[in-house]
Amino acid sequence: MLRESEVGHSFLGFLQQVMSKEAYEKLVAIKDYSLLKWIAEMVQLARPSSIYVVTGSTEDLEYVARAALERGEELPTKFSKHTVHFDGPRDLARDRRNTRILVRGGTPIPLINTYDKDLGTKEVFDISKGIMEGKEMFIAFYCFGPKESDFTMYAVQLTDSAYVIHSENILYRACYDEFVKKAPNIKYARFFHSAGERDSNGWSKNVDKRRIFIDIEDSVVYSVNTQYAGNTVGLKKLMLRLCVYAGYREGWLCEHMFIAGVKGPGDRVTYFTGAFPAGCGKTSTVFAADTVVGDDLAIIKNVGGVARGVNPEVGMFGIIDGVNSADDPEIYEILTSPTTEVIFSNVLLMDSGEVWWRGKTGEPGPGVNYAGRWWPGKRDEGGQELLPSHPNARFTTSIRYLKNLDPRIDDPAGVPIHGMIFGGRDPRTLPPVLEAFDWDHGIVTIGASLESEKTAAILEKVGEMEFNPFAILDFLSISPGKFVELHFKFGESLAVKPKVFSVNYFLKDEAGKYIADKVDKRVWLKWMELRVHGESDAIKTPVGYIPVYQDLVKLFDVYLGKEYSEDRYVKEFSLRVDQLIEKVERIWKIYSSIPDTPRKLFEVLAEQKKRLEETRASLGSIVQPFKLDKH
Ligand code: SPV
Ligand code: MN
Repeated sequence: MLRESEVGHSFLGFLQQVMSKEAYEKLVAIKDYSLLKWIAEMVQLARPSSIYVVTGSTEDLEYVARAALERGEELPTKFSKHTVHFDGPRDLARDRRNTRILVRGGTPIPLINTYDKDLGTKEVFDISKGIMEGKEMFIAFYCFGPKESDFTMYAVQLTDSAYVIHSENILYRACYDEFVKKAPNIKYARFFHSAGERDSNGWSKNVDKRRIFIDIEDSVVYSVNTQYAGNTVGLKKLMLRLCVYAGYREGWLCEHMFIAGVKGPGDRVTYFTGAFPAGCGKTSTVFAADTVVGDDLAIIKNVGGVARGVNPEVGMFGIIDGVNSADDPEIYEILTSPTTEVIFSNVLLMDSGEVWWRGKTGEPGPGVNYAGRWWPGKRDEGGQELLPSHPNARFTTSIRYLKNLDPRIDDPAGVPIHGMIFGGRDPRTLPPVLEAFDWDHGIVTIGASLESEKTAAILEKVGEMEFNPFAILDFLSISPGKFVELHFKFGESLAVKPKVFSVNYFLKDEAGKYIADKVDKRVWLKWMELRVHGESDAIKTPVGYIPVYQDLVKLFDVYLGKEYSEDRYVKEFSLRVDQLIEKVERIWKIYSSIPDTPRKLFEVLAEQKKRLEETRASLGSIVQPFKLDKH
């Protein structure tokens, strides 16, 4: 920690000159001179015309929300606390190509987009010179986790976007007071963001100069010429990469997982985490559970031999496409209630002041959307009909509106994690639910082997499986091999290891039809809950445990009031041995090209393959569950 006397006063003098008295006093109440020095440097670089320090007071929250509207970053709707933000047609999603992990010498990390730290820093600094001219810079302080918790990380966000701060005020706990109290004994991540020049629509103009550079060593992230929250909201996916790296060094897990509670007999609550690639049922699984702790991220540590987890966030940045009153009543109610605070992004804002997305009742009428003016039947330059609301349109709202919010959301000790669920879109191979034999087996054959079918966009690729270990590949800042090794070590350190499960809602029959119903996931959750407590039998297959038919009949009846036929059971739970062997081979090949993959991964895969081959030799390529022994 630098002392004021060691670094001199020049940066304080500079800050005093460029800030209002009020803002300056708020800032220097944080007695962390290396932080103040960094802020001065970034101010000097970006040259904002004014600076606003966000303490999290009601006055500040209102100022930010108002600024977002006044500056055209958000547009009003017919409800005063519902606003709409547009990212622009070229800035609607995370930018994989320009999101890079800065490492010294640019040393490659398998499957990760790395870049030389010095070159990257210079590049983004060059782009950022004067980037905030004529704009206001916000300086805001947040916790990534509950207050006064050993799980919690801290962050400082600098940005010229009121929308980014408005989002963070909804998604994270304001933590200015903690900084004042703890400084200089506080470690924190630093995020610098600028939307850059914006055009008359409010979209970032220079997206060709979009950069998202993540310096994991110094915990600094630079994000410029973009607005899409996945690229800009520091504490979301940018922090996730820093958190993964910190966890790797310190022996804990930072995951792209929800945390939810499932009730069992006697109203006990059993907590599960869930990792799913985008569009594979992550959110719907959270809502099929009984209580919600978090919907996207989890920090998991070993506390006295037990894995405990917190949700570092307090809001949701969820996909809105398809959200409807029948399937998602809870979210739908929040999104249509006149009193909730919601930022809609990239939906249709109709001239009537109402928002519309696919799934909302009523028809879309003329208005503004992610590509400018929209009217029914509008086509793009290529003659394609333009969707009224974008498939990656989203809502940002507080998790505290949820009726089934878990009462332990703010518990500094987190919740005990009894099970980890992994799910992908897999039409051909995996049964609807499967339990690993043990931690290592689950980590290797389920978590590290997670794949999901490629969809729509690349036509000829439909049906091909995309590798996405732990559903976190886009957000890894270390090699997938090291991430697997971390899970082995973490498991070894635990006295009680969570059970590992796989779910797959997308299995198809020979006719290419989905077999399961949307609501069935509630039954799989209830089965997993019983398994955690050893209260349900299972059938042992070469790839793990599956449910016994009679147990499912009972669970379908109790929880869904539905019959569960033997025919469906056979369809869903027959082992597709050839496909399972192919999966092992695909995964083996991928890890063979990742030099730091632990040997244990190959051993566990080899055992799985051997069991499958023996089964195929004795029982054939498709094995009905009734042919296998009860465990
Ligand atoms: C995801 O894609 O996993 C999201 C949205 O949660 S984003 O913030 O863009 O990553
Ligand atoms: Mn996510």
